[in-house]
Amino acid sequence: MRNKITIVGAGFVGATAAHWCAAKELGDVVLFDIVDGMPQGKALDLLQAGPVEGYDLHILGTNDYKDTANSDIVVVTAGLPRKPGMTREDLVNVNAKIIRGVIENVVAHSPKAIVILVTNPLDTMTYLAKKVSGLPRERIIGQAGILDSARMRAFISMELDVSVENIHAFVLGGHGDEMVPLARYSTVAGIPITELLSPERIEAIMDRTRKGGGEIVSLLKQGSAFFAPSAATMQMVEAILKDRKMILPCSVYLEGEYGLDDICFGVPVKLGRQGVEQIIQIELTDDEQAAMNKSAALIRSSMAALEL
Ligand code: TXD
Repeated sequence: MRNKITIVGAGFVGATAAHWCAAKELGDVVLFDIVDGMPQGKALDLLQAGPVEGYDLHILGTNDYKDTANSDIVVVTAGLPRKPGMTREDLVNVNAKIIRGVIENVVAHSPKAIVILVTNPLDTMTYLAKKVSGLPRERIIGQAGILDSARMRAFISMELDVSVENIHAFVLGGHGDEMVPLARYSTVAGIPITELLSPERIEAIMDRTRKGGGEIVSLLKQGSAFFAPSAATMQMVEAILKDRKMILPCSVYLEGEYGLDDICFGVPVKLGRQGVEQIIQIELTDDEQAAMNKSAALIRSSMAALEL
């Protein structure tokens, strides 16, 4: 049996995710959007790259949820991106309406799917999706931490002129300007960056990481980042479908872990075929825990706008 991956929202992130998905032959792809013809056109175009690139998959574009039935994984990217000067939280009202409708349809057609949220404000939309869907927390997961950690890895690589492959970084907490890059757990070939860089340079890297999405929004002037966000999302899809048991930072519903309850928040988890197979609790210093609490407070302020 081939895996079936539905991507809801065929915009920049959704279409690019479909591209990674095809290139890695992760499974058959259904690209769904409400815009008439657009997902069909993009799907056909992607399908026609197959003979050149050497992938062999079914790729379907649609405006009908029936075509998404019985997906193994559904990636939700539907919703507005931010404009220059906006925070992710500014999107809460408009995107909450979209996510509510999307999730109801997704779950009705693919009750056994693992659902990955990408739409911003990410942690708040993951929380909304968890509540609307009634899915167990193992199967409703938000993507943010892999992207934020990848940005930090890229900045450390640029600073030290070392391959990104040697660099590991952990960014936890909410996907907002109060995200929590953890310098102590960020390493170059196993050596913590705290032993390689001055506190000032580390702070500059962490600051650029926190503002990494905004930096791209200001450069683009319309729309937001999509190559790295879609690549990060596909790493989750691959870890799940191939049952890789990868430890990755993802937004999940917490029930007391890290001292937080009834919130979706970025923490390290183990991803495998069942979805979130374990929530990893790492030791935090008082300062790091305080930063997590501050980040959670920002998410709770946008959660207050949800009518649940
Ligand atoms: O790391 C992360 N989580 C993120 C999140 C990184 C980058 C972007 N992030 C967020 O993803 C961004 O703030 C947005 O909320 C989403 C999607 O961003 P994208 O750049 O792909 O936006 P587009 O290009 O505008 O695409 C959104 C598509 C567009 O084609 C709409 O027609 C469609 O969503 N859309 C819908 N599809 C299905 N169903 C409904 N109701 C719907 N409404 C809009």
